[in-house]
Amino acid sequence: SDALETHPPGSVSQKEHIVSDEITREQLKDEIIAALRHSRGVSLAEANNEDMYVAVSTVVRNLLADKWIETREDTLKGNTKAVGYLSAEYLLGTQLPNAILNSGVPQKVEAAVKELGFDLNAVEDVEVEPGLGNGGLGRLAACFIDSLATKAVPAIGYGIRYTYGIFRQEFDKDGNQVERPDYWLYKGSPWEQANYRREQRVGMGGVVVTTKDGKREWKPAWQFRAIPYDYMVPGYESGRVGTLRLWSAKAVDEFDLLTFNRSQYEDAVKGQTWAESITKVLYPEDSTYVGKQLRLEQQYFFSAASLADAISLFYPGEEHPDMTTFPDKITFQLNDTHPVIAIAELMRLLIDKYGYDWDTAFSITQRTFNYTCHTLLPEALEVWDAKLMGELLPRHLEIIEQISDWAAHDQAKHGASPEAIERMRIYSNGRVRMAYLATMAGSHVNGVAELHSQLLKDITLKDFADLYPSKFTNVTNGVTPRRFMRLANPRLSELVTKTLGSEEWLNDLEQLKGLEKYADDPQFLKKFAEVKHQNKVDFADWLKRTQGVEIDPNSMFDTMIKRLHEYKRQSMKLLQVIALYNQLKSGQRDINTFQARTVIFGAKAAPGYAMAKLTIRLINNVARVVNNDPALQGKLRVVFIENYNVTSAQRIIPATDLDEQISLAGKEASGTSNMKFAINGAVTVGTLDGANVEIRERVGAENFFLFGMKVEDVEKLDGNYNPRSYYESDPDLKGAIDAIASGMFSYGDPNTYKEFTENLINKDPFMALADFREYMDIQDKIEAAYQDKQAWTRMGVLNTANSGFFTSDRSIQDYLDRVWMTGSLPQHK
Ligand code: B1N
Repeated sequence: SDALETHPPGSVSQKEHIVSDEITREQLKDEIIAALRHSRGVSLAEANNEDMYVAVSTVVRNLLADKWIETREDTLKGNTKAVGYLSAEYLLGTQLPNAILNSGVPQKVEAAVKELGFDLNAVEDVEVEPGLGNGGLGRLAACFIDSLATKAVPAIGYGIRYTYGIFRQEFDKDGNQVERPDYWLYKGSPWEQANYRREQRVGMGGVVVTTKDGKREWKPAWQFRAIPYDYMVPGYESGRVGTLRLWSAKAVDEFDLLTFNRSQYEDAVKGQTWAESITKVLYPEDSTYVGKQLRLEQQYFFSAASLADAISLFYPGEEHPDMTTFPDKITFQLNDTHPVIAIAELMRLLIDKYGYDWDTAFSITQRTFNYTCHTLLPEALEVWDAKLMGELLPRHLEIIEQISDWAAHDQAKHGASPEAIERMRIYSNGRVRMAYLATMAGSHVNGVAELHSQLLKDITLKDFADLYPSKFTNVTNGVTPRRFMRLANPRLSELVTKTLGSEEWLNDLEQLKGLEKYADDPQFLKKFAEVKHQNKVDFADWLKRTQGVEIDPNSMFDTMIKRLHEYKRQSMKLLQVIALYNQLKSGQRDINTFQARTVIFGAKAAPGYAMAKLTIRLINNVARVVNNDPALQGKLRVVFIENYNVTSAQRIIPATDLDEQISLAGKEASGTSNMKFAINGAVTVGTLDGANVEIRERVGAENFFLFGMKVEDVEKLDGNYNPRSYYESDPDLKGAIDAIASGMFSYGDPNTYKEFTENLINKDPFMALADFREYMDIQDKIEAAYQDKQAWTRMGVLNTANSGFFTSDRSIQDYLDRVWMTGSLPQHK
């Protein structure tokens, strides 16, 4: 492979070039010491873990720099169509361990740090993860850019550099969630680079005028500077380093600050802070739509800056670029509807700025964009108030109106009925439907799991699918095995590598299939079980250290980690725990034969989502009561991980025996933690929802605990669902709900959880009560199955062996083949 040259860190350098493949441990140590001195101003003797974190990060970045530049140059040559991934969220997780892994010389870096007298794990612990996303959607974007780089696809991820990421969650003394601001940049980040050369301007507000030659022209009332912050996205063994470009808002200051007098000065400074508020904070709602003006401002801000960036990258210095070639240079993937306003922005540029006629502009636009839908929940679909949009983006609203008319016309041409055309209206009754806009003005629409894509065609976007069937496709989600296996679970990774004889599985995950033949090999099962046990011990240590909670690594670790949402049904899991508790207390279940269990929850609730927050409070208080009841002899424990995030997910997943994926069928678009658990050899208890369906198909029905209603059952029950009848007829269920209502978990106060219990008994919008009995019964089967440790381990092995499909490398290949119609750069190792 090609020798890679990097320049030594710091302003002054001792040597000409360092060749990364040939760099020695000694040279690495010198580089780290130089970085300590140059970028931290400390000697090795003075350095603490934080200094070391910055120094090692700097050196690793430098090792990757040449590949980064070369990848960019090759991307801009334009021989291979590039991918622009547009996402309002990237939930990246920590950068240093991944960058070391992909530096090409991970062992040397580890050894160098060690020989300098530092513990690399402690150094890595210093990093604050950039929480620039809410949950699955943001983490998916992070997995996708990892896979794009690993597959050497020329790509740029575009997003927003929020000053405050997803809030830090704390629990108060009553068990309530308290949101603390996540000022993740308080110590700066060695991973980002402000790139002022590629700054853009973004306008908002104002009016549209007709010019003398009859053209429409937008005169924005105000402007922002969009400053890109660039992140390296190192590929695994591809010799490629992609780019994540996150935009930050700043005020345009040249006018305001030149003419100030004393009072104007204050106004000017206010304007500055006001401008920066656009990218100040991530909206903490997951799968719910908030029609706030600031959110639309964020969406337009990053969409417009990204489009302008792409045009200037591929047509540098050209005042009249031939934009008919734009879709051959780059294809934009819209990660949900958040960046869909980019469609109107490209139309505006093509018509108003570059002078194309409407038809040509629309054809270019349609060929440029594709749309991924991530939900089925009607409350998550973005529908903007036209008045709000018109005030902020008057020209865009005009263009959307035109697209809406064009769409109605086109639908009629395709034989749609007037009623169907009315239902499909992009713009009507003062509302703009972003999913419909994306569907009509892009080439492809995809769902994120087979079932979800089918339901999109059958329900959510049915009218469109009937008219334009070839637009619709599926790309089942995936996760990166580098972060979620190699980094999160080094023990299992080592066992897999030794067993398969190479590390190739890490970028060809279907090779895990090779483990299947060891599923009945007692030696292998023993090693696999030992890995799991050690991971559980590690996790227990970490929990003790960070939260002061003690758990027993010999108990079954039963985990539910995901955003707190009623459709995901944390409440049903909690009812099961309380029912168990009641049975153990009453003697109905024998404590002596009971399989010890540790039930692990991790979840953030949207700050304005009252029921979700009440559920968090209840989980914490059930934990308090159960964990402190001596009658249970510590055999049932409930722990709630504070501030669940990517970093803690990487610790919890490898330590889990049983993974809970228990959403109401038809509500979870895909789920992605289900994939991470399966790859790491946990067994799933789940409904036939989202990607659970495909996981079960692949790992085998006998290695998956299925329960609950199917989508058809839910449809049948809908409309005449009576949760109270389940409550009244099932003593376990009644006992659990009554226990909550009695004040058992609220120091005797019967009112604390009234809304929770009343909601379940009277409304239960996600039918937890209807699935409760089957859920209890499957949990008994799970308990029995866990008694045979070898059989349980075998199930875990078969989960790992058959989960290769769920790598995000495969998802990206599907996008390349079915949506983007492009390929890779040559790999440069
Ligand atoms: O996207 C994930 C899926 O695996 C999950 O099933 C799905 O729930 C999740 C608005 C969302 N859908 N919609 C969102 C997030 C933030 C927001 O402001 C919607 N997240 C999902 C990846 O496909």
